[in-house]
Amino acid sequence: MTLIDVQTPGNSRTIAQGSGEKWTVQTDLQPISLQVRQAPRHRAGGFTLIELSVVLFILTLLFAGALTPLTQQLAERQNTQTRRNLEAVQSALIGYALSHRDADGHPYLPCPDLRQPLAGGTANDGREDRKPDGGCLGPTGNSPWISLGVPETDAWGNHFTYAVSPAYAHSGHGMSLRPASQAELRICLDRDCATHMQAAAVLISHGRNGLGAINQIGRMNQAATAADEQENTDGDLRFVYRPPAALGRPGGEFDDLGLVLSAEYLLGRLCGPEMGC
Ligand SMILES: [Ca+2]
Ligand SMILES: [Ca+2]
Ligand SMILES: [Ca+2]
Repeated sequence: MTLIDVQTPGNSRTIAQGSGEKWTVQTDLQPISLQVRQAPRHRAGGFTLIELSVVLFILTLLFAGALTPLTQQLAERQNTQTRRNLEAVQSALIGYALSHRDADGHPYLPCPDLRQPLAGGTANDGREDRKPDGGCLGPTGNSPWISLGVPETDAWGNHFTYAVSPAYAHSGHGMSLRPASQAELRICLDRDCATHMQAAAVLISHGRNGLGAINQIGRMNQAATAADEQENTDGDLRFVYRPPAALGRPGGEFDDLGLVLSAEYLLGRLCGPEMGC
């Protein structure tokens, strides 16, 4: 605000005030002299913009430093919880096989819970889907969490994918070292699968990104984009199990967690020599 003072003998008073192009002028006075002066500026709010910028910058650094360890701790807790859940499902698979045997006394594993609707089964209801002849409606699907009585999801709220070799889940002919079925469940180091191992069953958590998983309301999440993660969601009997990798690495981002059950492990746990598996 700019003020204009007028000086008269023995008196001084302001006759005009304003700023920019807007002014108010009292015209009934006869000015002797005019003086233009600036009204004193007051410090607003106690801080200048520069001071506020410095404070915000320091707070940003402090928050970033505090949040990074918290984020890492949360990720570690979620990974640990998911691995515990995977182990609980594995124990339940063993328990299921101990209590389910074919006519010759050979144990067999549960079938997956379908991820997609198929005649003869119900998708995403937590119950295994088996054909009348004893075979599985599909060799891959969700972990049948209700049939097994285990945690439904991983720490990110997505269902585990479960795949089982048809030779190890048929209720008409249980497990054998020399299965009749030639279908192989393969665990590979990458999508090319130049190196692989055979497995009786595999459990997969689709990790923090959850891509390609069935979520808790029975819907499929956004599809996986990286080649190796796609291999774990395409519904066949080939899976990738490898260390995690960030975006831009060969094979793309990979955060899936897995647990593999080999035939030797299962037969060692479930079939004594007297059972003739
Ligand atoms: Ca089902
Ligand atoms: Ca994933
Ligand atoms: Ca696959």
